[in-house]
Amino acid sequence: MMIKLIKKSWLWSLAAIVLLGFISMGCSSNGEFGSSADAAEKVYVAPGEYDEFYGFFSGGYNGQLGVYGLPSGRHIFTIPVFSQAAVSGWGYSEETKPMFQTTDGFVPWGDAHHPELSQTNGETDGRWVFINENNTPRIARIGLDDFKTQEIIEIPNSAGNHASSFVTPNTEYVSAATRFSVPMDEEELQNMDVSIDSYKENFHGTLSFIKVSDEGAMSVDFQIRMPGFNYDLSHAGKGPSDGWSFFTSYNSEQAHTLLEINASKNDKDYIAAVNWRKAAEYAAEGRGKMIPGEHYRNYIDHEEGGVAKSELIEEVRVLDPRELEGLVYFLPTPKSPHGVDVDPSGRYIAAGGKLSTVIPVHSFAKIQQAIEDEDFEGEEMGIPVLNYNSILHGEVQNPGLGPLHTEFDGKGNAYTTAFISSEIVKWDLETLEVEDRIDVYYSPGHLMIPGGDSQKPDGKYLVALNKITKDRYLPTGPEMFHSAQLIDISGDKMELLLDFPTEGEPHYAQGIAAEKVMDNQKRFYEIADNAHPYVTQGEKEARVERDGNTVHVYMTTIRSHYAPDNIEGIKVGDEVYFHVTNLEQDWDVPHGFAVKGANNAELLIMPGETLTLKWEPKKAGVVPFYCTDFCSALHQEMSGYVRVSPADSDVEISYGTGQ
Ligand code: K7E
Ligand code: CUA
Repeated sequence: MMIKLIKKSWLWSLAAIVLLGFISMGCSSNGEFGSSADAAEKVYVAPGEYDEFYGFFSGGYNGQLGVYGLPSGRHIFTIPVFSQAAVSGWGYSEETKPMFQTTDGFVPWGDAHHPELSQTNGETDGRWVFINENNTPRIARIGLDDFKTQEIIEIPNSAGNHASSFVTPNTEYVSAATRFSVPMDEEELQNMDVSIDSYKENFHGTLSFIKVSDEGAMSVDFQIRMPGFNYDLSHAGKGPSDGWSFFTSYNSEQAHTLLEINASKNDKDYIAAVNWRKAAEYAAEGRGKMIPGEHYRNYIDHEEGGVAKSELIEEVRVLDPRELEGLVYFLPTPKSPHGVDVDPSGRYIAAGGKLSTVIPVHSFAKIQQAIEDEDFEGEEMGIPVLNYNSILHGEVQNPGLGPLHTEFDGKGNAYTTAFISSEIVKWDLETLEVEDRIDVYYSPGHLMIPGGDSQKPDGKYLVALNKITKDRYLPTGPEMFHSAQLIDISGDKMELLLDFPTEGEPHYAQGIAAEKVMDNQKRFYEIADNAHPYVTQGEKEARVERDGNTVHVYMTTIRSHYAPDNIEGIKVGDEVYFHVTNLEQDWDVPHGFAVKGANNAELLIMPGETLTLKWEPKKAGVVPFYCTDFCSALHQEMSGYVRVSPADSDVEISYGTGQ
């Protein structure tokens, strides 16, 4: 890295000299190096003004989804998804705990990689954003009307749900695939307890297609059983290739130990081209086989006051390409490919062969021709392997070292990240000539152009999502936020505009024009529509009810008091549920609720919403509770007391406000 740093700073001094030259010659600095003032002007969003785009950045190992404004790079929100978030009680409140239910029990953390906006006719539509979880295979759907996670579905027969969550052009399906092949849970495998040595015999991959209803409800429609490779990334076809999806694979060697060496032997691995429309027909006809595949689907039930429900689904339909013709074809692709990206016209499929010296670009028309001609060079588990030379549109030469991911500007150009050489390389989709390259700091993984994987990119900005931050910001000890860089791609030459930090590891991101989302925003929930089983519709209904050792507190909040705010008769050993309804009907007036001694997070209750905090008092005494969100000039007064008596006391339940 030291060498890299020296090289970069040397380059920058060179740039500075050239720039000085321009200035001393009285030239304008519109050229290659630009000027800080130009760049600053392009990203400046004046106080009180809005950004042009929303950016949704995966939080990686923080399990959440970050929302950023572009071009300013301002971090404007974090949507809690796969990890408990104490800031709002997500995963701590009784209403949201079921969202974390899995077949491994309650899992309070996740590794989120790829956000993907819903699409209509191949264009982002601003309804939802999906995001996958890698470790405990799941996909979440987030509503873009209230920026809250609405649903999380687990993917069975899967380990490492990485090639996910990419949508088809009308959001018919969201894709998923197992990154690590696993023994599948069929009865003959005795619950998957087999020797790791039996990898080649017993381990399989699965590609999963998650159906999305018009309302957004997700269900695993079918899985396709695949050879025991590692499946890495995916993208759906579009235009002429609509009806197909493409999945990269590596480890076609089927190694199960020291993959670094053993899975890097073959010159080529494969992209699996899946005819999902045909597969969906097979599934609808009841073809394939139902096998055990327990998985949970968790969703916020808006009919029942926003309380999350969990349902267990026990079986899953699996299609076998050995039995069903025309499901899958393998496209040989150099070498251990990572990303697979389909251009906006749907004609070209580019792979990021991380160990390859070229970017291979397949032609969908040629793939179709080769299938028709049965131009196969072999097969893997009954899946025909097409001839590399027959399907190739061409190879991009000299694309930088370690190409990973590609996005498109809708003007005939592709942009690929080169991880090892730390650059973005721009190339022409027809000629495959490299047109431009720009250094980024450092080691980009994904990149994002708003709409850049759809049929209608907004080819104005590109964001490089860099893995290594090093010297870009004030140091914060050994751990630093990752670094994104905004690049202007509106001209022939790319121009670096801005660095901004991103929280967690933002593998992938999506961007969308602000007006597609902002006009649709919920500002509060209608209190009259609140169908929560423990709602308190007005202060007069506020009350405390004891049922054995369980105590239900029906509590309301409005600026700036709780009702009730004095409660007596709680005893050590009780299970107390504070069901707090926020009666406000105004934008951005949540109230908080925190009680001393709770082994839990706070609640942050949106206007019109009811949330429940469970509290098991362990000591006798009087404890305060208070509002955590500075909601009015009298916010500090927004508080109350609970008296906790010993377990054997005979203090009766009593409560009130202002008595
Ligand atoms: Cu390349 Cu998970 Cu899409 Cu990270 S992945 S970079
Ligand atoms: Cu309510 Cu502060």
